[in-house]
Amino acid sequence: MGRAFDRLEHDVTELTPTHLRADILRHLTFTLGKDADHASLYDWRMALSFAIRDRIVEPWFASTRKTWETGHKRVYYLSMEFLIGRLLEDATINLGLRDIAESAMAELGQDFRAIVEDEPDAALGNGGLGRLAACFMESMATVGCPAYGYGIRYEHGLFRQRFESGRQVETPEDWLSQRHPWEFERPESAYTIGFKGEIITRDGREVWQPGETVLAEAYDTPVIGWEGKWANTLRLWGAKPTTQFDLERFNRGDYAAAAEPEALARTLSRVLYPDDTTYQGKELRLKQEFFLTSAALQDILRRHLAGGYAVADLPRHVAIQMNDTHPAIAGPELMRLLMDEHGMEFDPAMEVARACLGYTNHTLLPEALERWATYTFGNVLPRHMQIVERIDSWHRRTFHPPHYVGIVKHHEVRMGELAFIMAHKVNGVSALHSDLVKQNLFPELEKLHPRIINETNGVTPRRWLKMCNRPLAGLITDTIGAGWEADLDRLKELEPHVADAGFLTAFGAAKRQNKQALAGWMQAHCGVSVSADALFDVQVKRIHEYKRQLLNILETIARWHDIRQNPEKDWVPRVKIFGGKAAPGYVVAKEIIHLINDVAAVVNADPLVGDRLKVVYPPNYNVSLAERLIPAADLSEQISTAGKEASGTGNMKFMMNGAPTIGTLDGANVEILQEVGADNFFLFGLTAEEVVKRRANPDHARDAILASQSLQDVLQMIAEGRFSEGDPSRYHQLVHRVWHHDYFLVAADFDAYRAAQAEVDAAYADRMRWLRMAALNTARSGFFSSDRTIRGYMADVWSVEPAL
Ligand code: GL9
Repeated sequence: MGRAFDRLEHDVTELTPTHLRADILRHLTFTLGKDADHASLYDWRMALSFAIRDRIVEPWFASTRKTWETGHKRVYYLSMEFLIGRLLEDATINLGLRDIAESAMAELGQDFRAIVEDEPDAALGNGGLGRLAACFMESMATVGCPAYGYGIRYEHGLFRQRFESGRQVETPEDWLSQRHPWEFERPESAYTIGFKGEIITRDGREVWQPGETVLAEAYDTPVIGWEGKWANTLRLWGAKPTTQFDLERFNRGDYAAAAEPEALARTLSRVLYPDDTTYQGKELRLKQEFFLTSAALQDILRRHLAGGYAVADLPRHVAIQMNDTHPAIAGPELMRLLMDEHGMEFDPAMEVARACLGYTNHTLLPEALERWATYTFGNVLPRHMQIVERIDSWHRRTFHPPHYVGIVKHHEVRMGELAFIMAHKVNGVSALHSDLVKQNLFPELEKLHPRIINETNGVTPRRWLKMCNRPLAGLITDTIGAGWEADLDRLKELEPHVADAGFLTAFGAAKRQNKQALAGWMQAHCGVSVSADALFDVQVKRIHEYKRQLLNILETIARWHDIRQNPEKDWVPRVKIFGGKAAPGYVVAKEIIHLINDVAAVVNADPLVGDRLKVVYPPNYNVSLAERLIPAADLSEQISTAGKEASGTGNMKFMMNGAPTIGTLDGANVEILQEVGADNFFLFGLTAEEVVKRRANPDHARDAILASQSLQDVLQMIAEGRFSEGDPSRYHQLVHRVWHHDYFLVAADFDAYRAAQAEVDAAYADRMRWLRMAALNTARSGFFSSDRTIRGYMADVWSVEPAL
């Protein structure tokens, strides 16, 4: 038997460069309408992407069909962000076609690398939370977990960053200005999304009559897992007007009004909010959140009913994960659909909804916890406001929480409490973070209904090792054989080789190759020349006070000062590399960016210092730049104030790529330290508990500064204008804040950080010792595969078996 797509017509194992070349030329001719002589890099990229995409479609159909036919439970991952980056090389790797694609392009006279790098990043996310969602999509496809990711197809992803005289300048990102070859538009899959309006009573039931409506239209991108065995769908919603362009008004000359419905719709999926771990209570953001959530839930219910199942059976077939509180309106929206559209009563509807829903908390920062003014919430979503109040009073009546615990408080709807109450499981993203969620965020709710568990984050080793670090991936395969890519615990098999000088030398050679490549790139793109023998010390992540890039740049100044005082000493040469964007409205973070660039200008031009210290800050840090920087890093900076970084995932990528961490006991650093051992980790700083205690002393910063001559000197130099010539007051506020409002304890941890950096220098000076540490970091990183994380969610939250 077998339909065309059960039997893989395009068996990837048999594909040769010649076959693929024919496919590429066919697409170039018939899809793009170009002949090879006149094809641009863009045309070649499109032709290759379509040829590769063809190979994904069949396993994609086969996976969907299998799930459908067996009635297998599906996971629905609701997220406002998917930070996917480029897709072409990733797809070729998972299909086992990377080298074939490279040869095919070479036969056509094209450079595969140049083609890969021509692809714009899909930057539909801000940072860790969005990148995690992308790693999860890839891992769900790899382990055969039937799943849909649901998100928004933003026309403009995260802004592009430039520096003008050292200051961050934002420009719009426009990835869709070119054709996006990976998606399939589904005009037939569209849902009406309502806003505002009023509640009327019809046949004794409350019915919502929205005042505004838009259409959510689906765009599907297949996500292929390792070895092409399974594929899932990332379904992104684009907004369209529900009412046609008003020709009558247009003909009357009322041009603006004629285009009104279109303008309203297009703003909804126009732009990603650039705030990382902060939120502003803007109406448009609430509308975006509801737009995604309502479209997703309508789609889920439609698919469920089309399978012939009863509404009450939903939890057997459907697991819905809320990625932070951004889609937490899923609770009330699912209740509305079950009650108002499917006639269920409140109590059974609550049982169904809670059995389906899970909630992941990604941060404890109070400024990140969404709360909507009841005025805004009730205005945009009047029916949901009623339902939220009903849930809240049901909760009070049933469980008698303390009076200060509840969803609606002080004229605000608290989305964290709402998500907690509507979910059967709540999870944090590292062991430490999950404990703090229990103790500090939801202690009362957790006591009433225990449901908090931990699922430590992970990253996909296909993208973050196999793809981005070919020299090291090759060495690993040569050493322990193939197959580690989907069984990362196998990296442990590297451990015995760490005693072998030949292996360590090869490990060092792989790292050096990456550093050389990065040095060339930085020379070309940043105009800074660095030696590949120097220690590459990298801090890349969003710029935020709690992540303490300030601590790093202050230590850099201290180091510069020391080198100048003592130029004949045997310094270990260092390159300090920074990368990251600040939210456009985050003034303090932008000041830190400016300072880093000002320090870089002074240090890099100092002939006394030369190669012993360089500071490089390439602009526009994104997924693709991470793929370039992380494999070349010697040292991973994870120096957040303890208790503030929920997990971190960059820390895991550095570890995998053989860069030891200098870090605090925060987030997943705790588990990295546990896996790799104290000898292979540069630990420093106050613990989360000590941080809280220290802050109770109002003079903590002053005391620390007075106790540290080095820190005094550094602050003095900044205040004198040594890094802001002609503008000595530029950093007066910043220095004042360190003295008097040092909430993130930069001063208190400064000396400990410097001491840890001195240990780093000593360790790096002993080449074989350093290589052993680096190799052990890779060998012991298996736990941080997102495959492990996904298996945890499948077992503990979703109750889903793999379908493979
Ligand atoms: C974050 C945390 O700050 C990180 O520590 C964590 O690793 C990721 C993923 O769980 O989630 N929470 C959060 O709001 N962001 C995170 O990175 N920020 C964004 O990316 C928006």
